[in-house]
Amino acid sequence: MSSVTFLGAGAMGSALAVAAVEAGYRTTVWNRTFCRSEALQGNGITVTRRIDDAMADADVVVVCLLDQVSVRDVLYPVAGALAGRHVINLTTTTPDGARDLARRAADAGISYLDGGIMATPEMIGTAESTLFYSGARAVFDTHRDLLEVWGTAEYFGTDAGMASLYDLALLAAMYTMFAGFFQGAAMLAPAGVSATEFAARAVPWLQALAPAVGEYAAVIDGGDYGVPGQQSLLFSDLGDISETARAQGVSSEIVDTVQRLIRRQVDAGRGADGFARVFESIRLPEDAA
Ligand code: FVH
Repeated sequence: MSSVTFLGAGAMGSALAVAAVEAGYRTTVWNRTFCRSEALQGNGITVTRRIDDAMADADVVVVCLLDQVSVRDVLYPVAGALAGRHVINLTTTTPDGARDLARRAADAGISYLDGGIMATPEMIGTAESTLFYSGARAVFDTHRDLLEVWGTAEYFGTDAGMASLYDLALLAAMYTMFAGFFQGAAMLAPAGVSATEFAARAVPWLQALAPAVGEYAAVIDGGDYGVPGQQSLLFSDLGDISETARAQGVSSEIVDTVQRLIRRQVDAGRGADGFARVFESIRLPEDAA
């Protein structure tokens, strides 16, 4: 088994390290605040106070820190020691941030793989966990067994920014979906309906509608928003929802945003097209139209 060093013993870094040692990898952890990594010693993990000691024998260095700034703070001073090594960065960064790190890594002679974790720490190592990767193919291929310890490993090509782009696109879908739930819960709250009561209806409703995502995707990729059988944009007017939100004394901002995206297409004479055409309002923002 190869030797893996983790830089970062936060909630996620610790979960990744524990999964690695349980799978039989020789595992070393360094963390800025030593007491946090020290807690991992009982799991059979080697912890070091000095970052150089942590990296000395590593076949691969896994970085899981807070953000782009912390990655720079930690990696730049040790770039020389990382030359010729494999580095996998699982810190959430923007795609451009990942590309910047990949460029700097290449300049320093480091093989760099960027990653996005589609899981919480508790999910690491379970069937529900997926991690996205992009960047150096050789790093992905060499350490594939380790990557599969944490969850399904998907590779999105040599552009180091792609894993992050997929990660953030899925988070965009997640946050707006949850915000939609909060909107409905807020509308019902003044009527004495608890969020829990609403969730009991919202969960099966959203689950039943989830397959529509694939149908919308087919329309978007096909490029023909006039395919018969779709709910039209004119039919998709959200005025009643917005009015009801305000009548309930709650914000209608989320609904109004979607309504604006619909209206842009209707005003452009596309009202008979299907709801999926909202994609075009997002793809081409108003200031770029
Ligand atoms: N936790 C989650 O559910 C999400 C799931 C999806 C992916 N994210 C990303 O994973 C990265 C790490 O997240 P985390 O949960 O481990 O975060 P924390 O528990 O807050 O640990 C942060 C670690 O970063 C270290 N750190 C922060 N700033 C610096 C710095 N300037 N220099 C060196 N280290 C730094 C911190 O060290 P310390 O405060 O203990 O000394 C922790 O080790 C993250 O990108 C998520 O977006 C997790």
